[in-house]
Amino acid sequence: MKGLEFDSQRLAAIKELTAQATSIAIIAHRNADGDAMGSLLGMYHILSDLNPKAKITPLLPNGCPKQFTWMPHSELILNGDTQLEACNKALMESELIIGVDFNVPSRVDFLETALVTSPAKKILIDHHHNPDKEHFDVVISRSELSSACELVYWVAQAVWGDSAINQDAARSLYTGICTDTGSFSYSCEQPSLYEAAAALVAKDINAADIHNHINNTFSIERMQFFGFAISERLHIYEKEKFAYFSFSLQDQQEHHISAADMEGLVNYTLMMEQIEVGVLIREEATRTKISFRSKKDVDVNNIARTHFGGGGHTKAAGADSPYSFEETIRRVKELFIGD
Ligand SMILES: [Mn+2]
Repeated sequence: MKGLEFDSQRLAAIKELTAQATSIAIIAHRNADGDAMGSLLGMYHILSDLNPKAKITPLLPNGCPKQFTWMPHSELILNGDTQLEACNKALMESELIIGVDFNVPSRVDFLETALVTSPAKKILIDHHHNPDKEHFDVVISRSELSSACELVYWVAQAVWGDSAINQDAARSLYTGICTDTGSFSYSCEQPSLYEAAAALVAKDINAADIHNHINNTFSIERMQFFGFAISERLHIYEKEKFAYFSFSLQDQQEHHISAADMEGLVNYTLMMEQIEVGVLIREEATRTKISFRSKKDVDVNNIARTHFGGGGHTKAAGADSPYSFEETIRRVKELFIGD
């Protein structure tokens, strides 16, 4: 297996810092997706085996989303919304903090101050563009990779060897690889993705069960909401190869739908042969969220960044729009259909 090349000093630093620390906090971004969950728990399971004496605390700004509670030891994750003091304490008092699947400290929301001001040594392992190098002692950033989980796999393999990746870690990391590639259907050009997946599947992880947890767990209400969304809230511009969903707060209240229930809906735009760019615009109480997807040449990371102050990846990006819900829709339409 080829694997990836890393700077040997950084690998040595990770090995030393993780072996010496008696307390380690691991943190990923707010509104954790499968990749944030997988890289957080994957790292937790690896380090728990390697350094069993250390107190290892996985934490998330707003906790483990309910669709990921099946993941091994997800119940150990501290939730910043309900256990703020414990989260701040873990960040301020741990000897080592490991950040995964985010590029800048603001992605951990209200835990940013503790993350940035903590005297701990800090490691960042991520696959988003433009990582913040200033606040971390060791940064491993590979924006060409599918997922933070794939990167955690390769880093762990390079630092500790494949045997350090136990079955729970393998299940966790495989989860993020699947969710960040749409089960190997986008961000899937790098051979290293399949090498990592093969090595994880070799740990007897029951990959089909993981795919079922990710893809086949809709509630009936959620499925019916998708039906409503596609028939009533999907706007298609065939000539412009563009489609978008938009949901007001009222829509979401009437259908009892949360942000998590809408996960993946934006991908339905690209299922139409004619459509190359899809967007989902969702009004929240104090802001408007936008998700962008692209299946050909349009770089939605660039669009999200320059027009809405967001970012992400070339084919999947997002933003907290600085504009109102109506104004966001107007600007998105202006950008993609020119009126
Ligand atoms: Mn990710």
